[in-house]
Amino acid sequence: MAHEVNGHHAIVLAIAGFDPSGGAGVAADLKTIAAHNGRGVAAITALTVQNTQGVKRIDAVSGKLLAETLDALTEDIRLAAVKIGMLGSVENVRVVVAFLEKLSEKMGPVPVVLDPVMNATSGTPMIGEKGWKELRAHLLKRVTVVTPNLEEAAALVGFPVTNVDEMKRAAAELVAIGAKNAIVTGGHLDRPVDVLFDGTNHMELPGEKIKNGNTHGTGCAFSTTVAVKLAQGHSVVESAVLAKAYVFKAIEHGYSVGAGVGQPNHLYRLEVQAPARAGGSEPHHMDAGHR
Ligand code: PXL
Repeated sequence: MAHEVNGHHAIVLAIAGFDPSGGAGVAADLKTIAAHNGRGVAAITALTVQNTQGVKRIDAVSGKLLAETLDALTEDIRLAAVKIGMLGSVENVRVVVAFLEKLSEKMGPVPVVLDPVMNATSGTPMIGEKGWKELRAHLLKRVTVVTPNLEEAAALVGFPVTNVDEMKRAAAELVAIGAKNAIVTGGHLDRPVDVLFDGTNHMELPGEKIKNGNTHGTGCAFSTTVAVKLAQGHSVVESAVLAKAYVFKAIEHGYSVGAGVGQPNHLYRLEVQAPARAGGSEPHHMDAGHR
């Protein structure tokens, strides 16, 4: 089976915050892992209070709770990849750094994707200044791929990142700091393009702009897909290309659950596959009683 590794479905750990709207964070990550036929497990770093119109509050969980969750998972489960999103506090950054050290001692090299979440779209900080510095100094060098957007890349490298040339310089700098690979995502550019640097070569991965606004949490969906694809044995380049294609489709089929910003439909394949199996229309019995 294409999605199996050594006869097993890849188990992917999402370390991320909780977004009650389901568009971003750990709920989105678990949907994304399921969409790629992986098996998702999760450790929550922070609870956010938010709806589709904005973030109202952020509460990081204690480092102790996060560390115990990570220990409980790894004493029982063999992980094929780890995706790290919002961390919420400097303490949680330290816990994840220690966890990754123990993980590689115990299980050998496991692909790790870091989505360095800095601010929500509304500008609310998802990690403090100290946490950000800790992430840059200690977490970056332990990851297989880091996937910052333009703003996050600029904050990590210390110079403006607004065009493809600067994205290339930033990706190289992120690898110089210690990430094995860097993908600077340019979804906000007029001509959207991601730039990948693998330590040797730069690659431009062009995309298409969809202006339907269903973009809340697209960074989470992208980075998680990269993690699942790496777990399933794809190269970094293949994983990035497959992740871009998935996120495009998910945005295209996106929706809003409230009056504000829409989100990708992580499980869009359920909608596009079901009618096809039913010969283009829903079975008759589905029409009765359900609406
Ligand atoms: O998209 C960044 C992000 C990540 N994680 C959580 C979030 C958000 C944005 O709101 O809420 C939990």
